[in-house]
Amino acid sequence: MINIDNIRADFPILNRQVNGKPLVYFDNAATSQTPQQVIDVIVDYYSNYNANIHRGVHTLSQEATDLYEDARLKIQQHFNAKHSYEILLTSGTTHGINLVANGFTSLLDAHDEVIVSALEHHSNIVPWQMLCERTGATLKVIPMTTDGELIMNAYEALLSERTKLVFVNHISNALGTINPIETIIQKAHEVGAAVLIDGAQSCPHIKPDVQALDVDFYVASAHKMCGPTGVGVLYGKEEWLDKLPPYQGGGEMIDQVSFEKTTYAGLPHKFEAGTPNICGGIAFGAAVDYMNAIGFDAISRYEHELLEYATAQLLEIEGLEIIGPKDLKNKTSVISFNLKDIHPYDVGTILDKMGIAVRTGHHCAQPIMDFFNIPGTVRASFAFYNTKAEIDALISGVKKAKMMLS
Ligand code: 7TS
Repeated sequence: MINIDNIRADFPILNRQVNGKPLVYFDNAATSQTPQQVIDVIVDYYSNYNANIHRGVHTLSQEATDLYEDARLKIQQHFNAKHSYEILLTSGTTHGINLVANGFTSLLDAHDEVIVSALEHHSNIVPWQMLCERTGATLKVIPMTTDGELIMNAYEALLSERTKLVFVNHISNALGTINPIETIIQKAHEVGAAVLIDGAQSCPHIKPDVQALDVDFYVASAHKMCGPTGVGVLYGKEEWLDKLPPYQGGGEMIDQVSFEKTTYAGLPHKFEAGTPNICGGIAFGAAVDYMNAIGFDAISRYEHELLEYATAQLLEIEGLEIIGPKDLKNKTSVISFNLKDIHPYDVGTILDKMGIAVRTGHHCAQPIMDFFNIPGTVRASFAFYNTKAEIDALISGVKKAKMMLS
């Protein structure tokens, strides 16, 4: 059970006023807010432990290294990875995807095909297009229905012995669709293709089990799950991480360096060149602890209640259309909507005047907007620290925007 008063007390920013009104933060799919427990870890790190890691004999460096590696273990446990060295700490989802896309350059050729879905964020499209340009491989796209759900028959028809990689997000950032990744992974493996799942939008709501999924790569960003910006995770199966070459060269990722030849460090350091976001990694571990203490079952159950409550009320507003799955079982707490003949940006601007933060536009998913032939949507995305009273404020804000703009 969510104790909403206790939870809200953990988030100092929720006491803010915006434009003279209490902040209603419904842009959680862009970035989540940070609880005091995580802020305290950041302050404690810079107050007491700040040093470079993996290299110093001195006490501070050893303590900082222990904290950083302890965070990796927490993240390993959270994702249920078999080995801690399969957990690479990155700067975020985008970094993780680019690392894998770059690594596959020498493993693909013009005969090969890679598959993405019609529901992807640009960061799960562009790096694969760049990979295809480098290798001559062909990019195929799993189409979707007008409800924003992937057409699985079409996916199966795309798969062949040419398919080398499949990239799909677990949950769409633009529409909230939960994709059937278990089936997607299983079918890809039947033709010998590797699968990368973009978990940027699922990890705030769901605890993924990478071993049960049997997924090859899974990426996420800390800043969408109560952690800081500039840090994230790439889980990779050991056999794949061994096959891929390093992404960046530099300090930390080497075994021996001479001008004739350099040999690389083992996992995970082979992929972690340079000084990482040490404090960010430690705070990511604290964020994972914080969310697990609340519990992902309780989080997703509560968020689903918010989704049902908001959907029912929004649909009562005449001329309002929700884009995405009609069946709320296939959806997380993201609502993308439009008011007939009104530009989403105008709605967002009026909501901001009322202290309500939503995102408007294409949400870095232009192909989705093109598919629906719309310039963008208004997106309200809820987290476990939001309330029904805040949704009431959104509903009256949308009604007011409609009145002012029609
Ligand atoms: N993949 C998905 C599904 C995302 O939603 C995002 C960010 C990314 C990748 C990129 O994550 P980053 O942490 O590397 O930037 N999505 C959003 C959004 O929906 N609004 O702002 C950022």
